[in-house]
Amino acid sequence: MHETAKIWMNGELVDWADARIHVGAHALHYGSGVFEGIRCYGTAAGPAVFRLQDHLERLENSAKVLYIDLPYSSAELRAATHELIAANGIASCYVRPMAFYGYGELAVGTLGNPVDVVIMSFPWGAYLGEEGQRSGISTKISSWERIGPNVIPHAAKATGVYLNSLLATTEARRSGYDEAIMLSADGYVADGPGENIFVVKNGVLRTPPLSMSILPGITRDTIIHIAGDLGYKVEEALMIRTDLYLADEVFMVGTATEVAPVRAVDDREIGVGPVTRELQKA
Ligand code: PPE
Repeated sequence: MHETAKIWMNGELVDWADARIHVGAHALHYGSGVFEGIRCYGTAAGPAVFRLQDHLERLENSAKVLYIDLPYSSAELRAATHELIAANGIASCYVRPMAFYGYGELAVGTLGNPVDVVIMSFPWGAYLGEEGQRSGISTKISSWERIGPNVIPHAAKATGVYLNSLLATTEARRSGYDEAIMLSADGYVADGPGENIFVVKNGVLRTPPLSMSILPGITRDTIIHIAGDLGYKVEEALMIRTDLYLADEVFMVGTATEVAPVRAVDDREIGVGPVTRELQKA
């Protein structure tokens, strides 16, 4: 992890090394946190945070699902994000806000626990590697199914959800693949452990509907809009694994990933196609 100077913690900028929590913190024991991943880009007009308001709205929604009362308004968190990025002086960075149940009572029930809020900003390169970004990644359908809407609702970007992702990514990497693709309990294509997914077939883009209990990705939404502007038809559609094997193109999207071509699924070569390249560039 690339350390920067400051972390915003419960209303104050503290030194990176001093942003500590107690080992008794609720979130450490029970995964009771919600978070965001946001990118800031250096532009001629200065640092520009991509769709910050949308990310903060999603954080509020995540908190609502987990009964977390956010002690800061989204306007306050927006100002805090700007203050932090300026203090760290690195325009091209990843921003990670997180709200979690802190140190109080050690029991699954959350009553009596304070809510801590932190924001980090630090440089983060290509999530699936520079080479993956260029030449495409190899993927494997995970043997782990994606958590369903009545297990942990993925409308909440909750830390605990990522144990499901961790199992899938780790299994895929240990088997020699770059990333996993996750299916729902019914066998429909859901998403990647940290990415949404798109399939291109005969010039039409398809992506699983939000009712697949996938994260409502902000990059996914951006791609739907950009692809539409470029003249492509985009559909939300239920897909099964052979839709991936027989696709013209497959790509994964997310804040950390941006747009990553999927060159193979379960050892079926798909290659990297022109629509993915065009969207990556746009
Ligand atoms: N699905 C999942 C499961 C997911 O984690 C992400 C983001 C997305 C879709 C894409 O959402 P959006 O960023 O709004 O376009 N994953 C974050 C990285 C997770 C990690 O820490 O690893 C991210 O891209 O920031």
